[in-house]
Amino acid sequence: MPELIFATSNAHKVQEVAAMLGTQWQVQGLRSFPQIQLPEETGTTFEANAILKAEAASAALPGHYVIADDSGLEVDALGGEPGVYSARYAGPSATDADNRARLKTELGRLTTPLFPGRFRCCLALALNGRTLHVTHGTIEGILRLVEQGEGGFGYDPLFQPDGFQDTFGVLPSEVKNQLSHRARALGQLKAWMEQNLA
Ligand code: ITT
Repeated sequence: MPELIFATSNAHKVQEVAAMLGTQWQVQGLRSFPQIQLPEETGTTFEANAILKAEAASAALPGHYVIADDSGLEVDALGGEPGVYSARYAGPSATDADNRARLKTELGRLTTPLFPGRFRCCLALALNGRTLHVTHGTIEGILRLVEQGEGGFGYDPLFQPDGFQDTFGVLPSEVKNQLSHRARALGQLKAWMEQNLA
């Protein structure tokens, strides 16, 4: 099975991508490569940050195919926030719970009754420090004011995808992994890899 290194410090992302790729690729997080330090996310777009992470890690791991994901939540009534700053919404060392708490506070100040938004994911594939391909995925939904469920990670307990009555905190991981922003970006990347990598 070919090996794919996922340059992320987020174990939930590794778990999701490994489940989505099944037995086609052996997905490894950075746990086996403690020498790899991910760069600071200085980009202002998901694509810029995904490329930064993939190129830096793949330059340090010659000969390995490396992917990186930059993702986040956009809320229309908040002007697209938290966006690329989703992981740091409540501060530089914020936990997922801190970020959800800030989001609930910001939403609570709004006068609009509904909070449409979306998750976005950009995936970059790199080899020897150079980007080979980039894909994007989006899932539309609404934000809730009250957390529901404990599944998933990040903003999942507040995000209800369109067409469902429950948040990603309640929906089974199999459902999230079929329709999420990450699933959509990965589906395209997988198709590209099947066509272009031996
Ligand atoms: P790496 O940079 O090391 O990959 P990270 O968690 O910091 O890990 P990002 O910089 O891409 O990743 O930030 C993404 C944030 O957006 C993440 O911390 C969550 O708060 C949120 N997010 C992204 N995808 C999500 C998902 O599927 N479900 C819930 N929240 C998500």
